[in-house]
Amino acid sequence: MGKVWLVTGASRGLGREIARAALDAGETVVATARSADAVRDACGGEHERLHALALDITDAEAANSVAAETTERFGAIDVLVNNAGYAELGFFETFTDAAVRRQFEVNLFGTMNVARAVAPHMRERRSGLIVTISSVSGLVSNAGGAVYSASKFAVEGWVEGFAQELEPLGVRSLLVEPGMLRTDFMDRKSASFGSIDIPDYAEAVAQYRAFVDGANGNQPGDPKLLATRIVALASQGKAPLRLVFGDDARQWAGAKVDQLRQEIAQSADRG
Ligand code: NJP
Repeated sequence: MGKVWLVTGASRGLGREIARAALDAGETVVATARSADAVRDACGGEHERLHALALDITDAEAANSVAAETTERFGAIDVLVNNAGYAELGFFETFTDAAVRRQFEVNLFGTMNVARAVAPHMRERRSGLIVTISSVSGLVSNAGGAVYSASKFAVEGWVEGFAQELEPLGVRSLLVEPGMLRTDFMDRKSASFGSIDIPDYAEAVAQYRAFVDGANGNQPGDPKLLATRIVALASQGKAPLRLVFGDDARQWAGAKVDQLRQEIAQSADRG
């Protein structure tokens, strides 16, 4: 039997492609999203190595149940893919407090729920890999992405430390920072937009929305290609901590590192 994968957000986009790529590689896949039927359809229907379960990652109890059911049935979870997430897009002050909290509830606390449910099983076996889909927006923030980036920066800080805690216990971590991928991510099906009108930002917000609408469906990154890269990396004995995926992501991340180096060097002169 191949490895056992647990994938969140597998009804669409990157999660669906990861589930499919793992199935194609001969793995057993427990694929989840808020509707089990949607996951099953997305992953190609009934398959002897596919197990579709409902999991809203904001529900910690449900995460515990899925982890327990998976280990009972298959004896282990070898690879967890924390993929489920979405974006609140727009300028910070156009968001209600509730919208900002919802962003963190899913992208940070929801992801933590699933990791908290799965990590004990991996620690017990001194084996496992936790893949977390962060974003280049977890390394770089721009106007219009402040709220989404805040949630992904938080994911980065959490995983960077947690990975060091798990590593001596035989559990590896992989942080994935994609650039723009052709998924539902920028579509109204997934993304939410700030709801408060602020005249000072009106023109900039309109330009930002036009950018998002233009980019939706035309993103350069292929989620199928990233999925095959992740499956290939998971099969290696020693995966790197980070995978920055796409020319756009590598350019933005590289520019950020250059800027940081410059600001650190200049800070020395400033005291
Ligand atoms: O987006 P999309 P992606 N509980 O919208 C699920 C990151 N990323 O594949 O709504 C459980 O096609 C949702 O399931 P459901 C991004 O931040 C993307 O691009 O229940 N599941 C669906 O399966 C995210 O972390 C880009 O049917 C929940 C999936 O998430 C990851 O990639 C760039 C849920 C979203 O599918 C996958 O997003 C980047 C919940 N509460 C990072 N809420 C990009 N696409 O450009 C949502 O750097 N889902």
